[in-house]
Amino acid sequence: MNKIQRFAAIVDDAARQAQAISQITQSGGAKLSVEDAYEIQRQSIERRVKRGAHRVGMKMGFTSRAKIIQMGVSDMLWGRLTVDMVVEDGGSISLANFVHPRVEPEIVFLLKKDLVGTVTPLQALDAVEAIAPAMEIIDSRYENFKFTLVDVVADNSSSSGFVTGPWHRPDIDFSNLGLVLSFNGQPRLIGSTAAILGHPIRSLVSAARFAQEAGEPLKAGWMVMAGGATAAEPLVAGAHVEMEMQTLGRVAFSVTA
Ligand code: 0L1
Ligand code: MG
Repeated sequence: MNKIQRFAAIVDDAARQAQAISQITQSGGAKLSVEDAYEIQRQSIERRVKRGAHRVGMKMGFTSRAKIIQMGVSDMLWGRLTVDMVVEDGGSISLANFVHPRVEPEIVFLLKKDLVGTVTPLQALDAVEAIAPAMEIIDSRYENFKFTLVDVVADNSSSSGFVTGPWHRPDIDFSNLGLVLSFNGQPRLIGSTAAILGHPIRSLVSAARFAQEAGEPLKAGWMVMAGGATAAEPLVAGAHVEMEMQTLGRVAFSVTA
């Protein structure tokens, strides 16, 4: 097993067992490049796919200033969404299956056409079947939720779960939709989709470019999460988490111990 394979196994095992690990850049991976980190991510997800969880899309990250400030990492990044990460709208998750999960409000695209390469916002929009309010559950496998860009990319960009709300045709202006994320009816995060690169469609444009770099075109039927519109909020047992987005409606899940 070479170094890349070894780190892929480490991050995969950590995610599967909900076990915190040391940053790989501090455990023999100091010289890893960002390209190496994406290869570790690819191989770790390949292990998951071999266990039966197929790909359902891509998540984008660090597409808003609030996230960049919260985590101190300024490069946009991406991760792979697999079917075992889907949380049903109105469903529940158990903290026992995570290390230290957080939630962030997002908007998600459902694709009707394959998309890859350098595309304009209009070409990206033309590939969209529907949009929905969504929440991502992020759960860095690293102790104290601390990482470098290389660490977080290797760890599937902290992605752990996601929940999508009601789907709408994309002929709505979704450039600046207000949103409120609350725990048990108490607002915790307030923001707007405009925080995502000025317009969330730009996140899909970037996703198409990343997909080309990875040699993995975005596929019709896949979902693309646009990235957190606000900082992320730690999840606690007993929370009923709901996000209401202007025009697009509500999405929710509950958290048990
Ligand atoms: O949507 C996002 O911006 C998530 C970035 C993932 C990295 C993290 O904050 O752990
Ligand atoms: Mg996110």
